[in-house]
Amino acid sequence: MAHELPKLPYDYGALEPSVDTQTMQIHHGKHHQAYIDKLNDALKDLPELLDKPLDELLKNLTQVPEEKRTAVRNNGGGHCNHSKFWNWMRAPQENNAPSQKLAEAINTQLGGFDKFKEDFTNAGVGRFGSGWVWLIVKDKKLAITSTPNQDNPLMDNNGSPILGLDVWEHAYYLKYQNRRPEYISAWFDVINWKQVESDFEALV
Ligand code: MN3
Repeated sequence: MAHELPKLPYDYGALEPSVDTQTMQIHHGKHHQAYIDKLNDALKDLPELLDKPLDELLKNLTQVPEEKRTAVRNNGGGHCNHSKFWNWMRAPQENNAPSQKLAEAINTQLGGFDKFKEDFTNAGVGRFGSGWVWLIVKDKKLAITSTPNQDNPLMDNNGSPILGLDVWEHAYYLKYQNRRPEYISAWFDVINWKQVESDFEALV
């Protein structure tokens, strides 16, 4: 079955002022849709791959015929990353931070929440060009990583992402122009930590 654009779990304006309405409309309705259309096109003659769960497809890209592999990596990655990204956000919260087991793991494994935020931000600012920053669980431990383009850690068997941030310019340029650090700072207010906590607890 062809892949379809998932509905957002909130309105386009719900993430204001951290993420503006027009950016969300274009990002979800145009950019994410385009990844899906191109993924479906790349897999149109490969029904057995089209029916695979997306995470499984991306973990096993060598199963994709070589001439389609780059298109599936880029557009399957784009579909996967954005589908997760929408669920990792919610309306802005004051003092937005994780609790319970995840907060404890960040304290003991990543040097505390402030250090985590600093390192995650630096990874986003330091990602040259387009890509993503990730909080992953690998071997039951937390780590921060970054990937270029629409790659994600699943593709290289490099852990499971429990939080990711899109640092492509299309994610922030209308409101923040060249000010990527300001976008990342504002994005911390809209992280849906309840979702991240449940993803974390399923993996450890
Ligand atoms: Mn994007």
